Amino acid sequence: MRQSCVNDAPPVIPAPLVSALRAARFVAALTGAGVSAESGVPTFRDAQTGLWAQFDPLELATPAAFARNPKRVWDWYAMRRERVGRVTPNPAHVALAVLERHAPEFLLITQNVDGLHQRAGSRRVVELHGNITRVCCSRDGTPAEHWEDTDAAAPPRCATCGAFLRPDVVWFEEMLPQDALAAAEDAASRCDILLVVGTSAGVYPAAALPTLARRHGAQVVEINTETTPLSAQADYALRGKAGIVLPTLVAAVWSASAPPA
Ligand code: BJW
Repeated sequence: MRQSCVNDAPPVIPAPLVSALRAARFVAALTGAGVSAESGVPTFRDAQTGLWAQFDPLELATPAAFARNPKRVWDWYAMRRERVGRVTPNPAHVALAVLERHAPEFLLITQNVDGLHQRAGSRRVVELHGNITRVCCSRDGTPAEHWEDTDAAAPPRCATCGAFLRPDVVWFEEMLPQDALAAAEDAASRCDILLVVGTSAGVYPAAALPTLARRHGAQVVEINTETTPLSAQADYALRGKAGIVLPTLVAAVWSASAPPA
């Protein structure tokens, strides 16, 4: 049975984890939709509140869905883009930005497309699934800076070739951006600690990163309100909201140490 966290009290951070984080040369973090939930961005798979509870992913987040009904897909992403523009980063995003300034080496690998990590001040960010605020040509991926959404029956078109524009995100059955995946795999193979925050850890290839990290000797720390397929193999599973657990973790590790460079 999935175990739910109903308690918003800050967790006690295990002392060996505090020591390991203080000693770590390279900390990496893999984040998912749960990290933005407290900003008001819906997750995908949470029962009731997740997007997939309301919408069928096969009708919206695949190339075939876009080919069948481009306007429906375009409008769904336009609605989500507008919503992302109205929300702000939460304490989980901020804590990860603070962590980046303390760790000797740090990389934030995100599956999120909302850009909230960058808006919170994170600099070393790899986006595995693209970014919903960007739009590109559906034929060759050329970025589009400006577009006019005036046709009620079809998405706007690429100014160069006339193909439909699409959101610059990675749909099911599409390859992830090669450089982003390579950077994420490199970090997973070299980091001392991988924090896995707010992801159901079921979408590949991102879901393989914690296993890769463990295989190369890293400690894996899961932060999630629920248990996931990763929980059993994580070195630490901290149950709770990312916006509570992450600031507590960062304060426990670095509040008594020297200020960041
Ligand atoms: C909190 C919280 C709080 C809540 N605090 N926690 C069989 C085996 C292996 C692979 C496959 C397979 N069949 C198909 C595949 C491949 C497929 C895949 O993995 N499918 C799985 C479903 C099995 N993967 C792909 O297709 C990828 N491409 C690929 O593999 O290319 C090669 C290939 C080519 C051709 C054919 C097959 C393969 C591409 C994956 C792209 C994923 N895209 C999406 C949509 C992005 C655009 C958009 O935004 O619409 O990315 S799907 C969606 O899932 C989104 C997310 O980034 C991704 C992961 O979701 P995430 O972030 O984990 O969110 P949730 O909702 O699942 O979880 C939230 C978690 O937070 C929960 O655990 C909560 O408990 C927790 N939480 N509040 C802390 N406050």
